Amino acid sequence: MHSAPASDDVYLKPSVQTAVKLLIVGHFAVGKTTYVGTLSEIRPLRTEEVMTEAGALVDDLAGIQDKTTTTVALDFGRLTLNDRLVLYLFGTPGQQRFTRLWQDMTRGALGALVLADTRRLSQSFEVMGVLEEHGLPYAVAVNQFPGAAAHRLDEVREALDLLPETPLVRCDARDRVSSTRALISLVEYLLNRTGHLEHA
Ligand SMILES: Nc1nc2c(ncn2[C@@H]2O[C@H](COP(=O)(O)OP(=O)(O)OP(=O)(O)O)[C@@H](O)[C@H]2O)c(=O)[nH]1
Ligand SMILES: [Mg+2]
Repeated sequence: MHSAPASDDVYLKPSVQTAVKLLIVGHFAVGKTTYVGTLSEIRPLRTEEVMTEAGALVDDLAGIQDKTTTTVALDFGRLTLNDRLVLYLFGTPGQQRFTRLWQDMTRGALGALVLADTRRLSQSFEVMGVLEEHGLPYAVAVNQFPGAAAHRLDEVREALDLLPETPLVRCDARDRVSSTRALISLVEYLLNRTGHLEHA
């Protein structure tokens, strides 16, 4: 694992042989931009815009009153997982009106990490539906917010109607260790499914 702070090490190691595109997806305000920022070893590219009063009618900010901006195109970050494997992380916008837009981002992606919030689990269905439509394998990470009930993972699995093999983990999008662990569960899942990254 690469432990350098963000914005150091701009250049890829010469030993890197495999580059993988992964999506970080989830409904509005679930923590996607935070997550990409936590893990990226380069300064992440962000496309945040201030939310307007008009948006208050459509954007449900219950429980996240501090949030003032939203992603309007994408987040982009990079994580060198080991000497040979680099992950390019593409965070999607969460507002529903951008759903069509981010479907294009599935092109060339090997898989996705779905961030979920137990206070609004039902909002994850649309996102998972889009991934399934595009045949993109995914893992789910519950981004644990303070004040959100800590449901057992088997209950979350049932509520989200996940397949038994779909990885389901808990993370805090602000915390590097748990966020890395979540990404590794996705990468291991992709490895086991395809064997594509066998030698990475
Ligand atoms: N307590 C807590 N707050 C978090 C966590 N992750 C994100 N936040 C906060 O939740 C809010 C939403 O985070 P963002 O990273 O902007 O969410 P997003 O999914 O990118 O949002 P959109 O792009 O608008 O869909 C911000 O105020 C974050 O500081 C977390 O793990 N725990
Ligand atoms: Mg965002």
